[in-house]
Amino acid sequence: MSNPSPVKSGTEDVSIIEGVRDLYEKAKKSGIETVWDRFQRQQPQCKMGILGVCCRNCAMGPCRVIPTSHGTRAGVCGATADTIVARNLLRMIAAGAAAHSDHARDILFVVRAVAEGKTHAYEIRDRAKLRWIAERLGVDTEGKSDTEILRDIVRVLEREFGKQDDEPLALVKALAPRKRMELWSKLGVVPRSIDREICEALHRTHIGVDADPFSLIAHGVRTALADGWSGSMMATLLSDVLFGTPRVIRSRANLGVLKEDYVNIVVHGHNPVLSMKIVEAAMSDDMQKLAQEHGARGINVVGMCCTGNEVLMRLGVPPAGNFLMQELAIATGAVEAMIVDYQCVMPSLVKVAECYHTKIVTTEKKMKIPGALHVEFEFERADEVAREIVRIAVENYSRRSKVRVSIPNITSELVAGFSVEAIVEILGGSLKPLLDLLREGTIKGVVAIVGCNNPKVKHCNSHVTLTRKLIKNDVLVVGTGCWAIAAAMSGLLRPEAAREAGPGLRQVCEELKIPPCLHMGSCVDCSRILLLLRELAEMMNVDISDLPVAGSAPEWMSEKAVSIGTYFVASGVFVHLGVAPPVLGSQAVTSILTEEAEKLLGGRFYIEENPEIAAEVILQVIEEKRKRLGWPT
Ligand code: SF4
Ligand code: MSK
Repeated sequence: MSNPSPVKSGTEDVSIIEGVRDLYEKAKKSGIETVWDRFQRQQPQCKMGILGVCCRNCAMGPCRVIPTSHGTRAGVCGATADTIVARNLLRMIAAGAAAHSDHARDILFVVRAVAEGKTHAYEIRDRAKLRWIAERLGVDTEGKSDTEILRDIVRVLEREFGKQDDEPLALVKALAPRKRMELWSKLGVVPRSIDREICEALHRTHIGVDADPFSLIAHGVRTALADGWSGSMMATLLSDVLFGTPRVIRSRANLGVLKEDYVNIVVHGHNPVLSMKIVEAAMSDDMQKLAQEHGARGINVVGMCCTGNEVLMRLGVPPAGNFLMQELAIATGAVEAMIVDYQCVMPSLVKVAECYHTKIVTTEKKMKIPGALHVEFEFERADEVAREIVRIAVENYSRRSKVRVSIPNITSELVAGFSVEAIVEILGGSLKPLLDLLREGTIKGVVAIVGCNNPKVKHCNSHVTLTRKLIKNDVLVVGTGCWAIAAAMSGLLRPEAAREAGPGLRQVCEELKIPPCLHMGSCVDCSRILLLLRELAEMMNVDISDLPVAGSAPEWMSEKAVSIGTYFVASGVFVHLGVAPPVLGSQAVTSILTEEAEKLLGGRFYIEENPEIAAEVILQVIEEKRKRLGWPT
C-alpha cells in the first residue's frame, strides 16, 4: 500500500469536478463550514481509530490496544488487537447490512400495502419483473392476478427478515450461483435470516462472546451475504416492480442542473418510495402553476446521492452531485428545499441552510436532524405528503435572495439506466454477445466501481482516474452510487467517452452507441452487478471467481460499503479499496482479508490509495484470470 495523502486545505486539493472548487471557495469566503473544513479540523485523526484497535464494547473500557514490536497488550477483559479489530469490522458490516436491509423492509411494507389494496398511491408498474421474481421464488402464478402473485411474493419475502430455521434465505437460494452455494455451505456461511445474522453479529461482539478473529470475520461474510443476495437484492427487485426496471435514459449531471428562475428541489438519501412521489407531485400541472404564481418559471427537481440515482435511472431526473457536494448544492443559494429520506445525509446541512433560505425537510421517523423541518412521510398518504412538501418548497421561493445565487454553469450529458435487463436488450436478447466479446478479448474484463466520496481522497479523483485507466485497457466498467455520479460529471457516461477506451471496447461501444461505463443504479443496486456476474458465470458453467472481473470502492466511507465489499469478496470477486479500512492494527485480520480469503472464497480485498497503481494491479488480476480460462490476453 502506498502512503496516505490526505487532502490539504488548499482549494486545488479539494476536487477534480468543475464548479466544486469555486463553490467551495465561495462557501469559505462566506464563513460557511463544509465537510473539507471539518475534516481538516479533525487532523490528526486518532491513530487507534485508524488502526481499529479501540474498543468501547463495555464499561471497563474504553481500551486501546497498541500493537508493539513485542506483541500486543490486551484490553481490560483480555481482548487482543486481533479480537478487537475483527469485532469492530463485524459491527461495521452489520451496520451496513442493517441499513440496506431496513431500506428493503420499508419498500416491502409499501409493496404489502399495494398487495392488500391498502394504498392506491403505488401500483405494479413492471409485470414482467413481478413474474420473473415469482418464478425464481417458486411462487405459483397459474390463474392468479398480479395482486395475488404480489401477495404471495410478499409472504415469502417477509420471512427473509425474521425466520427462525436454519434454511438458506429464499432469495439466496433462488439467485446465488450453484457453485457459490456449495462453497458457502461447506464454509458454513449461508445466510439464514437477515435480522438474525445482524443480531448475531451484535451478540458475538458483546464482551465475553466471540474472541476468534477468523470466526468473527466468517460471521461478517454471512451477514454481508444476507445483505447482498437478499436485503439489497429485495430492495432492487421490489423497487423495479413498483417503479419499473430501468431502461436506457439520457440526462445531465453536476450543479449546473439547478435552474436560476425555478423552484429548485433536491431529493437526497436512498429510498425511492418518497423521491418518486416528490417528482410526480412537482411535475403536476397545478404545482407548476403554483410555482408560477410565486414568481418562478416552474419547479425543477434534481437528485443527490442514491435517491438521486433512483430517480435518474427511472425518470431521467438530473443528479446535482454526489456525497461530498450536498452542502455545496445549498451554497448555490438556489435551493428552496432539500428533501431527505435516509443514509449519507450530513447533519451539517441544517447549519449550511441557515445561511440561506433553504429548508431541509426530513421525512422519515427514523431519521431526524435537530433544526430541520420534519414532515413525516406515510406511504398510505404518499401523494398528499409529497404535495405538501412540494408546496413548502414553492412557498419558500420568495425568500430566495437573488443576489446570492451562484450556480456553476457546468453540466455534462449522461446516459444511464443500465439494469441487467437493459444490457440484455441492447445486446439483442441475451448476455451471450458480452461473453463472446470477453472470450475473444475484444473486452478484457468487467470491473464494478462503486461507493462513496471521502475527504481523505481528492473528490472524484480516484473514481475517475481508475475508470479512465481501465477503459483505456479495454475493460468495461459498470457501477453504482456516488461513482456513477462522478463518472457522469466527468463525461464518462456519454457514448462519446468511447473515444477514451481501448480499441476493442471503443468499437463495441460505438456499434452499440453506449458509453464505456455503465450506470447500474444506487448502492442497493450493487445487487444488479451480482446478477450480471451470476449470469456470466452460469452461462459458462464456471464460478464467479473464475471470471475476469474485479470490484473497487476507491473513495468509500460508509459502513454499507464495507458490507458491499465483503459480499463481493464472498461472491468470489477481487475487491480494491482506495481508503484503508480500520483493520491494519491486526496482522491476523489484515491477512485474512487480503490473503487467506482468496484460498477460501476465491476473492479477496486489496488496499491501495493510489488509483494508478490500483488499476495496474486490477489489470494484472484480469490478465491472470483470462490466462487460467485459456483466453487470449
Ligand atoms: Fe475493554 Fe474488553 Fe470492554 Fe472492549 S470489551 S472495552 S477490550 S474490557
Ligand atoms: S450514496 S453509501 S455516499 S455511494 Fe449511496 Fe454515495 Fe456511498 Fe452514500
